[in-house]
Amino acid sequence: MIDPTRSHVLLPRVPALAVLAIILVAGACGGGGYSSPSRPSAPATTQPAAAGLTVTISATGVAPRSLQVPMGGIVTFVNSDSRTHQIMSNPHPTHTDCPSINDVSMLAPGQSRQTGAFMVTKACGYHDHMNPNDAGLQGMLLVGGAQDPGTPY
Ligand SMILES: [Cu+2]
Repeated sequence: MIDPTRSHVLLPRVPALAVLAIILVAGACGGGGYSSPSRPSAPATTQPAAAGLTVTISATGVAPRSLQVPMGGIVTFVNSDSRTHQIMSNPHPTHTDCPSINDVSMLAPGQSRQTGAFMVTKACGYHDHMNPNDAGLQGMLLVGGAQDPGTPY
């Protein structure tokens, strides 16, 4: 008499626990699935691209004229010319569009200096403040996938 009653009590409990276990497992899998796809892309795009961002100034002007910069990127300006240049953000003479560019400022021949980190998606034009009308000394930094507006810079 004792054995049959115990088996009747135990049988309903086992399926109830199994259902709970399935709900918990399903909930854990669903939560993990939503968060994982966005993570791998961020480090892959910023780190390799930021390594070699350089604009070189020579007697013929700045090169490259247009450069893509990832969000948070920093650009190094190198003066390979025989005269001093002053790299500043557009517009001349207020230099207010992209203040990170104004960190470069005066570059004697042979000198190089970095911009600040670019944190806003924007087409950042710059010029040589000592030669503001020289189109060869004007360029564009395209931050965070911003579109190149084309000339005039
Ligand atoms: Cu200027």
